[in-house]
Amino acid sequence: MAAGAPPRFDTLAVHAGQAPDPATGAVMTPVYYTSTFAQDGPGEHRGFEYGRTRNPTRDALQGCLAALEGARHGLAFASGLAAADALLHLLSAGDHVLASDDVYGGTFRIFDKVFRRLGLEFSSVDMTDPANVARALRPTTRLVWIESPTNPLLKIVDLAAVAALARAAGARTVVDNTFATPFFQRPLALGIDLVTHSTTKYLNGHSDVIGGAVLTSDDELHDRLRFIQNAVGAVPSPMDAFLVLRGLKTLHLRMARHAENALAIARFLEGHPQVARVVYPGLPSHPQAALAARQMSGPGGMLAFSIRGGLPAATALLRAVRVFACAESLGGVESLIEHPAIMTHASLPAAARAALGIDDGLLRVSAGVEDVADLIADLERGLAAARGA
Ligand code: P1T
Repeated sequence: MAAGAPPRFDTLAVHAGQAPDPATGAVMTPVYYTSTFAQDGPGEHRGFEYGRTRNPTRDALQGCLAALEGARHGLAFASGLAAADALLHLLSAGDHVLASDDVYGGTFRIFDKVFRRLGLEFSSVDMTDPANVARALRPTTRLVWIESPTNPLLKIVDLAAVAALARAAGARTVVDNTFATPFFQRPLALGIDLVTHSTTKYLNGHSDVIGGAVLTSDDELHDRLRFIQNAVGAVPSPMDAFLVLRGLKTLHLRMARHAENALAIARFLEGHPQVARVVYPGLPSHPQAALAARQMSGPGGMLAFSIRGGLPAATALLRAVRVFACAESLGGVESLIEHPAIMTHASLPAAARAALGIDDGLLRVSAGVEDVADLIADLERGLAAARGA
């Protein structure tokens, strides 16, 4: 890219990490489908030896992701949970992780069922009040794991405040930025050490890849993570790296529309007599609406609502919708709706779900980029079906 003013977000989304192919001029980064690279002599290579260690298509994706998060370094993984696995491998038995109480069910599961067994300690608090974080930090806390907005209840955490508390206690911070994306939120600029993503979601944006990433500007953390990426080996395929890279080119266009549609849907639901509550950081009724407005450049494309009538009503709605798909995941161009208690957050114990407010009437919506009038009409159809349930 040309020298001068640093390129802005939308330009980075299209170009960062990529230059026309030096051999052919191909504008799109080639998909380097090769497991190994010929060396001129033993150890005499051009930076590429073996596909697990490094691949040019993955390099381009990592460069683009790092630029969008304002990070010096990026690493891509085979899934969001593979990225989480790499982060947790930074720690040793006896180390404590303090986590947001409301996290993706699979994130809770890798803490609780995989790394706890290996001697890491985990506890969680409601991070919407930084005082809870201050009280829960231990001398052994090495990592503070934050989701904001959280999945599925869209709680907002004051990232700068929690980063300062953790730093004073000698702990590193990681933000799972999957829901907000760097289009709406840049945790590293707020003092956070590491950002992680399920690139499966908005970054790829087309529901055809499972992927993950970790971004940081800390050279030492990056070196250790790069070692883990190669040593453990959960890397994305060249094709998956290409698909996420292609998806990123329209991230800015998609995110604006996701948020516009989510706001219209949230407003529609908030006025509906069958809806007990709506949670969307862009509604004035959200408890951290002011913090969201300060910390994020937009409230994102995810919302949750509780339908009156509990599980029978929720099930009837999910069966009746036609434009929305009843499916796990989020962040694709198509609208999805799901039941967290049965689907994405089933790995949380029932008591923990109840304490958080993940009740049997709670539905989570990923607003797609379709015509919002069709989306609202579809929800009206679902709510009508739920009336008799
Ligand atoms: O599915 P995977 O790419 O491994 O990413 C895991 C993950 C990590 N972090 C957040 C915030 C996530 O939402 C996810 C995956 N979430 C879903 C599949 C879901 O429907 O919520």
